[in-house]
Amino acid sequence: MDGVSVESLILKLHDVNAVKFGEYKLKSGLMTPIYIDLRVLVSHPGLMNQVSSLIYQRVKEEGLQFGLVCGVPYTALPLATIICSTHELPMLIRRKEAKDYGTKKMVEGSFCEGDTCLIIEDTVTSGSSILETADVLLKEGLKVTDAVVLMDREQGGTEMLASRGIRLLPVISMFKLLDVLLAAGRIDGPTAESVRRFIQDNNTFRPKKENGGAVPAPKKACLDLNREQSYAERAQLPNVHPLACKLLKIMEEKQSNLCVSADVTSGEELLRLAESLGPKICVLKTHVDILKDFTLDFSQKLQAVADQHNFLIFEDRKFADIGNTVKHQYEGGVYQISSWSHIVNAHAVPGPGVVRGLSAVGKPLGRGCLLIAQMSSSGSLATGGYTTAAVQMAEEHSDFVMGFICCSKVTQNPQFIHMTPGVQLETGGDALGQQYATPEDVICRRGSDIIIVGRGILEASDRLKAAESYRRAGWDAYMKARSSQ
Ligand code: S5P
Repeated sequence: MDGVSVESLILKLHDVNAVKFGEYKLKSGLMTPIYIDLRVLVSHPGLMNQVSSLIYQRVKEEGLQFGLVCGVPYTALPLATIICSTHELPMLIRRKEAKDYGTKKMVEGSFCEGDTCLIIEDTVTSGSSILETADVLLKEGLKVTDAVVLMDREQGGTEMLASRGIRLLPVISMFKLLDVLLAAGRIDGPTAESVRRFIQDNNTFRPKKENGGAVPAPKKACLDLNREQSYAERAQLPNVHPLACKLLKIMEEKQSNLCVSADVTSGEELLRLAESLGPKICVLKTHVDILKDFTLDFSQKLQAVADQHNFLIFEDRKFADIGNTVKHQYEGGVYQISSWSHIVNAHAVPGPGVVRGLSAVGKPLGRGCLLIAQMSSSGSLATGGYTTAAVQMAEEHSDFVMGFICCSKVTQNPQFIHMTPGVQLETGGDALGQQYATPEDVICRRGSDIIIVGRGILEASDRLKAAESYRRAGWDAYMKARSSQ
């Protein structure tokens, strides 16, 4: 089965009528010019093996970490079975209905709470079927971070699932499918064009252009979550945290949703960086514990630069202890973080005490806190139910929590600011698990507010020029999201 290409698979799927063109009614009642019916696969065992092999190849390429596999019933069940049997992976079966006798279990198979389960699906439109299965697994205490799908119709599933902490990895995208069928003469230009238009018109984000396929400008270029309000309008909301209000005004005024992550090791270099990039950024993020020469004098100088160039300082301390300990860590010690950093962040893992401890120190000083709802690193455990709990914790402490560190929008509440790390102009990652998305992905497709960029700027030969490129890319993405409303 080695060597099966996506292109040859697409042609075979067309051969067996798994891809049909005409007028078909979708589950939603919408009429579609293309219908994908992968239920026919069970009648073609050779094809089943090829599909399973390509799905597994995708899993390997991404280096996904998981202990269990679950296919979304019913079409993906045999695919998951073949993959699990071939590669000796333990599988789970999600029941559609609980049995009315015996154990009444919704998930069959052995697992332990906290195990990570990979979801396999045949086709995704909105992502709701994957979410249904994920919710059942989450209820059982399992973790779900990734789902691999054979065919993504590119109609918003990726974004919807991302907003719930699940990454969708497709083997075939709709635009690739059209390009291959067109190139092979299986469909004509007008048919391909009408399907493209349908996908774009029934899509809230911009489809990927693959194989140079001509994709006309979409009506809605971006994910339309919370873009009804501009940054400036959100600053006026009655319940917005005073520091979030200040930040939103800075963003609008400086036309910048760029936070630079100043991960350098000398205070002098950091100050030089702050002075030079200051006009381009809304926030400067520090890790003071990597400075070899931190002094309180340095922190005063940094505050002066922040005032001069009108940006906020965010010490990325990621507090994660009981309330009483974080109080001391925030206020005291060598760094006295609360005395100079406008914003800090905290993990939700200790429970609300961590926020209450930080708030006791920071709130009287007018400081704000970001809760870490998701992380950009591969295999992060901050997903699903954990993310939901972090959002709830923020809602309950909105007098001090002003937003989130996250990969995508985690709440529709416009008073919260979403800040996303793991950003570079090209997607990719580093050798230690960091994963990069582009500014357009983050702001437009994932609905975040601020891009956090470290090495994308720090490792450039001209840091100022790089910062301007990121500022522009972030702002353009925001403008595009606004104009698609
Ligand atoms: O999930 C996260 C959270 C944070 S705050 N992933 C991250 O990368 N960060 C921080 O963002 C990280 O500590 C680093 O300071 C910055 C990303 O740096 P880059 O060089 O990879 O852009």
